[in-house]
Amino acid sequence: QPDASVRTVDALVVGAGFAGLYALHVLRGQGLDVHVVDGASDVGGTWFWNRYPGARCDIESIYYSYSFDADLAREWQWSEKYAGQPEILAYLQHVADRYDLRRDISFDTWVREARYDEGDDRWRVTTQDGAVVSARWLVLAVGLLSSTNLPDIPGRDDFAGPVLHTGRWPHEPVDLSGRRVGVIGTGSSGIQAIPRIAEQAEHLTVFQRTANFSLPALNGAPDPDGVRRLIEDHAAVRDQVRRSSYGILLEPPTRGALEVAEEERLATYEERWREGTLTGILQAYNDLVRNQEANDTAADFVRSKIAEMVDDPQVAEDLMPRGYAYGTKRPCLDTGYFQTYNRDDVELVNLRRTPIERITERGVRTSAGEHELDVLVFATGYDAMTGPLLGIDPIGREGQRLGERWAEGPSSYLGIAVAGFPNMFTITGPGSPSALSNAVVSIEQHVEWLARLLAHATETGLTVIEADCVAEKEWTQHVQNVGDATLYPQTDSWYMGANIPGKPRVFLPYIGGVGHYRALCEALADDGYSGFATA
Ligand code: NA7
Repeated sequence: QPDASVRTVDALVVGAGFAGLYALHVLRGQGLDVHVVDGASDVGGTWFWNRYPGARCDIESIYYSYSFDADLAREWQWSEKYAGQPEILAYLQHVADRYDLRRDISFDTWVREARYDEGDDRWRVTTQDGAVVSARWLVLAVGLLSSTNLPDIPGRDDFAGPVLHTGRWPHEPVDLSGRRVGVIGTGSSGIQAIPRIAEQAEHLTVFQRTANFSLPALNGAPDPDGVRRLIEDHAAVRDQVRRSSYGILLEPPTRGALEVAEEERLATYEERWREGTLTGILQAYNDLVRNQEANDTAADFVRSKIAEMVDDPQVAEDLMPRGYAYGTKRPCLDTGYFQTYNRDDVELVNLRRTPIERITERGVRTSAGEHELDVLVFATGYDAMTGPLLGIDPIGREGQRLGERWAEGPSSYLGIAVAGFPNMFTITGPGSPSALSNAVVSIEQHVEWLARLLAHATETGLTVIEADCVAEKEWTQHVQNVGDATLYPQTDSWYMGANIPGKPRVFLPYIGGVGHYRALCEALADDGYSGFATA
């Protein structure tokens, strides 16, 4: 006798960001009964939570948006090349309304437990309010940068003023005028927020542990040619993007940095610097992420630019990234970041020279003394890729938790499925190319591929789909091998899990290229989903 208090659906999707919304749209469209839960009070995922000043995407908005409907692309006009968070959130709200998605979403609903029931091959998901959903398919569309990292610095809870994290910024505007603000962290979030906070605050102190490479975004109106091509030739442009290496339009480099004369190389870097894109310099030559000596030429160029932009030579020196290869920490795009340090009311604290000793009631104490603050901002990033999944910590076959299964590091087949966790699918999971790509392009690929798999299951009456252990092991090894051919694993970055104390050091994303990955996934599907055990 079915339990009336349990809601039964075909697919439960966790997350209502870019991934979850699209999963709902596509799976519902093919006749499945789909429900979505999200802990937020509205759609948006990353773009719901990241409301810090200066938050914006750094992939061109005309490409950092859905491609599945040419009409949607024609109707929505981005106001900027790189849209700010409010506009991206408005876009996702528009998508939710346009495709009537909200009726199948429960907001303010966190997942408390997800357990696979081997008796009926269904997932039993309990939400925070105690409600239970039984789903054949569990789709974890929880994002790759949604589990915030609030480092355990001694005294963190002693601070008397507001403590904010960029990834959980309050919804009501935060008035920083007349306030002494401290920012810990200089990744993408810090680099976007710092110039904007400096404009508002009475005084800003930036606590920098590792200096970062950043290029000017040169934001402005969207590229008119790009917009026109996207309207006139939508299918062809999108196809080019989908088959590309990073999910963006890019002429792949054909030469190595060390194959050309220094003069030519510098001229190329100079030209790319003025392009205002994330990949401009990094994709100028084909050996920059593989060869340290080649990489040094690009890193030296960016350092020389920092020296030009920053007045105080010591501050400039402190802002110059050293000790890791350019691009192996996520590079940044900024608007006036380095110039911000020329302001009299902005101070840079180099934590390599004067480490934080503790947070006090009044501010942050380093080995050089106390910095008094009214507001403390953590721009300290995320437990990337695995954090959001382990936050749910699904329970698979024989009661095994995902956390136990991944104790030595994540292992996944295609970044989508995990052996021992049948009928569970991770969108943008570890081992997928999402983190090293235009995430929206990767998300659409994962969702469409999963939709095809579930259509196949419906047609053939499958009730169990599970990654095969051997296929999973081989894929995980392949992800590592491809990563090992680059400079990435040598750097302490969130790609390596190195930003979270105790997290196993594993190269999380697949760097074989979005187009290559897509072709591979398509071939596996054509081949009857090899690597999956089904019943
Ligand atoms: P990131 O890129 O992980 O940056 C976090 C920053 O916070 C980085 O500068 C860290 O320094 C710093 N950090 C982290 N923990 C500490 C402690 N304990 N003390 C001092 N400084 C610390 O996160 P973001 O939010 O900026 O960006 C995440 C992604 O979002 C980004 O890559 C884009 O893909 C979009 P570290 O380098 O670890 O020394």
